[in-house]
Amino acid sequence: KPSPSAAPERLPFSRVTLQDLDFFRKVLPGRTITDPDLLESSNVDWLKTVRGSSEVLLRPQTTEEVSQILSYCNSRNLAVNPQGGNTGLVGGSVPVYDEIVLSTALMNNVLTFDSISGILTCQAGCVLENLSLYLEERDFIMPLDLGSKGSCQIGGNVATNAGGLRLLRYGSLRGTILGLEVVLADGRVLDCLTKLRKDNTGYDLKQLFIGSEGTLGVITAVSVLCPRKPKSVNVVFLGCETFEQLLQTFQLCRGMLGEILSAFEFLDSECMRLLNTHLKMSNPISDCPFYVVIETSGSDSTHDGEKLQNFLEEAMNLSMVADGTVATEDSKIKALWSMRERVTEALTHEGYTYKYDISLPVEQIYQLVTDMRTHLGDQAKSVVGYGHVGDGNVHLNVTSPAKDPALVAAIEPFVYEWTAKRQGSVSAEHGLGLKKRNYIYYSKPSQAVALMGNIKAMLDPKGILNPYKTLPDDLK
Ligand code: FAD
Ligand code: 2HG
Ligand code: ZN
Repeated sequence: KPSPSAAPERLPFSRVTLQDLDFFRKVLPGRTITDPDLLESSNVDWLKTVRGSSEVLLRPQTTEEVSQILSYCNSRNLAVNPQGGNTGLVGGSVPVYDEIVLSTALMNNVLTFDSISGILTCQAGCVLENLSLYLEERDFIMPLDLGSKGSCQIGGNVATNAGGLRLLRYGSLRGTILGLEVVLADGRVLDCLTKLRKDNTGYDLKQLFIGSEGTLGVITAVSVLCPRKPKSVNVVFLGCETFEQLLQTFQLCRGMLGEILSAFEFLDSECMRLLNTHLKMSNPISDCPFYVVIETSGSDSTHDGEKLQNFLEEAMNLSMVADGTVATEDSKIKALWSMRERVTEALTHEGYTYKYDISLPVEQIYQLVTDMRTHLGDQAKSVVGYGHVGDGNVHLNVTSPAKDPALVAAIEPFVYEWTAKRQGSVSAEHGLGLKKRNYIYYSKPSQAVALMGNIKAMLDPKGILNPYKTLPDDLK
């Protein structure tokens, strides 16, 4: 029996012909790539676990070009894989077979920025970090921040509804994305690129495309509500003896830091071991079972510093934290953040990594990690937990020296049943892509999944956009 994350059979899409290439070269001169060496990195995902065999990479620069490509592909029944920075972790960003890769990498212009409202409009291929730098020069910031910021693109962020490190403070992209421009499967351009905070004229169609993982349309431009750049930022790195104490610290922190709290993230001692071993990053404090990164962002450094000091004293007095260090200057802030941001990178040096991105009531997030450790015994090389405490989102990662079907059978469906029993989500922020598509029923009722299938059929009747992804095989 094939694994539910294995690719289904190739669907009967057309194959790219020389005439098709002629058309693409006319629309995208010099930007229709067929050299296998140049295609290599677009065919393989970031984790190097999914490999497609596309023979064409298209690099449009404008919405009009995307529209011409999709209109043509739709009429020719050619499958298309929209691709941003290719940092996705669920195999959604690379072709499964010979789907044409449509990259937004050259669609990287800022369109407008309004420094009164903080509303930015830009093309979908702008790299998140470049947008952050652009905004910081203007005293604003992006409402999201991810460890993959150097490569991921805002279009990919919207297509996955990425969460990241600032969601606790600025909320989900479902609130901060104000407008989208999307090219539909048949080439029609849907211009919902509004720049308004409030707009209740009919259904909010942009929400359909946020988190749709390239299956409903190609996002070509976005409008984002950006917060002001905080005048004062502090980061503390703390150690806790138990997860219970970590939760108490979270509660205390919410009460005492209130409006200046901008992140509350954690990693366990196994993550720290991987950072030490594989990335030679040393622990900034003494060894503890759990570590917390707390960030404050405010407008008054004296006021913020006092609040933070009071919080730390109280946490120490109540014995919630065992050790800690504070950073106010940029370089130390970055160094402390990297202890959290680089865990994913450290894991890649372990061999093969099985990733689970689970949402749960916050009190239960670490129980999943301990239960998995007990369940697996010595079958796994390591079982680690880290993630976004403030969002109730744990990243459970299990590693083995190489891909191991017996280990997968021990983890799945255990992890999904465990999550469903507690009404959790089997994909908190990474999406379903290729790898998780068939697990959707653990978190969504079949009526909801069927309705998703109807929406897909209405917007993309031939199913050319990112086939084999997001929706389960039994819908196709
Ligand atoms: P890609 O990987 O290229 O594509 C992702 C999906 O979106 C694919 O299905 C693709 O078809 C679709 N897509 C891309 N662009 C478009 C478009 N313009 N129109 C339509 N569909 C499109 N994710 C989080 O949520 N939170 C994190 O904290 C986080 N941290 C990460 C840290 C690291 C080190 C890494 C490697 C990944 C991390 N991710 C995280 C996952 C990933 O970075 C995000 O999902 C990111 O939003 C993907 O953006 P991308 O441009 O790389 O998209
Ligand atoms: C993070 O929060 C990312 O660091 C990646 O979402 C999580 O690699 C993972 O499992
Ligand atoms: Zn995450």
